[in-house]
Amino acid sequence: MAAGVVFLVGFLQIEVMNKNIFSIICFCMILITGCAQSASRKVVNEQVPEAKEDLIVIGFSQVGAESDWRKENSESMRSTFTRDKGYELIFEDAQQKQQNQITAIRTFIQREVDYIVLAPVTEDGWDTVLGEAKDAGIPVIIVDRMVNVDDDSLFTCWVGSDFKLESRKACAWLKSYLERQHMDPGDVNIVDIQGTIGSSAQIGRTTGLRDAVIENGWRLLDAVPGEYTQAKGREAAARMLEKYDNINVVYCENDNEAFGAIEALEAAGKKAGGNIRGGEVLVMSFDGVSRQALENLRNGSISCIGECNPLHGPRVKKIIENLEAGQTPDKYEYVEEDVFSGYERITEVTVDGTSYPVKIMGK
Ligand code: GYE
Repeated sequence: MAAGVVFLVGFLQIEVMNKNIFSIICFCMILITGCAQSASRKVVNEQVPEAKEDLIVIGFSQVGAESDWRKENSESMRSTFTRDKGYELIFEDAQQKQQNQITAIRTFIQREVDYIVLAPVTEDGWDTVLGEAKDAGIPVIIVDRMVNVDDDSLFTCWVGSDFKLESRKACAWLKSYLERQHMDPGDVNIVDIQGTIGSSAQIGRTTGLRDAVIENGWRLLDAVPGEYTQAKGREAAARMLEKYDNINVVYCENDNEAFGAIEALEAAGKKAGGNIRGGEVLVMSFDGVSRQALENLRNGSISCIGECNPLHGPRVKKIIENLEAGQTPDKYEYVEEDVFSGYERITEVTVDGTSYPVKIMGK
């Protein structure tokens, strides 16, 4: 603006010297009009602040980015809650630390978001902060893993997987497979590479395996945390291979741990595969969301994957739409999940009298 005025003043000085009255009048008109416009713009800006879009503001506290499943879950939330669909998503990555999630929730409360969505890293330790959200009148939707609270009015609803059922389906597949290999149950020696200790997925998948071991007479040699990451999965499997020389099943509580376990087997001169009688080590896992996992099923290095569906964005959106319409969503919403395998001869598994299809991943 200042440069423009300097130019105009300079121009007027020249015109005055040339006694060109017409030009002077024209430029005065331009000057007055220009100032008036800028003033009107200024007045408009002062009178009508930029209209704040009427967005639904969601504060989402995500566990972290520890696995392929988590990345898919985050992408599902990000692609669902966009501005053009009427949402503002405040995404906070807790890097697998509960304190970061508690801090994020308190920030959401201060910012007076419309909804808080929490994917809790572990089940315990949420009563106080969820009480603060309740006092602030902000609905809390839990996704993926569960919270263990004394008062379940501290959250509006939960959507996620039945992790113990995932495990029971995968173990039913293992039972069926071992019978086809004519394996004596007493010769089945399993190690469990666990997920983040205290998380619902770990609790459900560990418990499901332990029940299956007892029901089928298998041997559970050990259970060690793999924290759902490939690096920790590799370290844990390597430790188990040094400690035990008779492992023939490695049960990994997610795919990324299985990728690490396969690396550890190869480093120990062993082969991940279904030919247990021929000395191979059967690797099984959970999730089934990455191209790598499906490739491992096809080449047999992972024999079975319990599906775990990460696409919670649309489900949470439906819940919020219901709440916005004054409706009450179901307190607990479980997602449907199957079993994946590359072994064609087992096409279904039965758990508690219910049959579930096995999706065969072709070669
Ligand atoms: O299996 C794993 C992720 O809570 C179901 O967490 C989720 C688990 C999933 O890191 O890959």
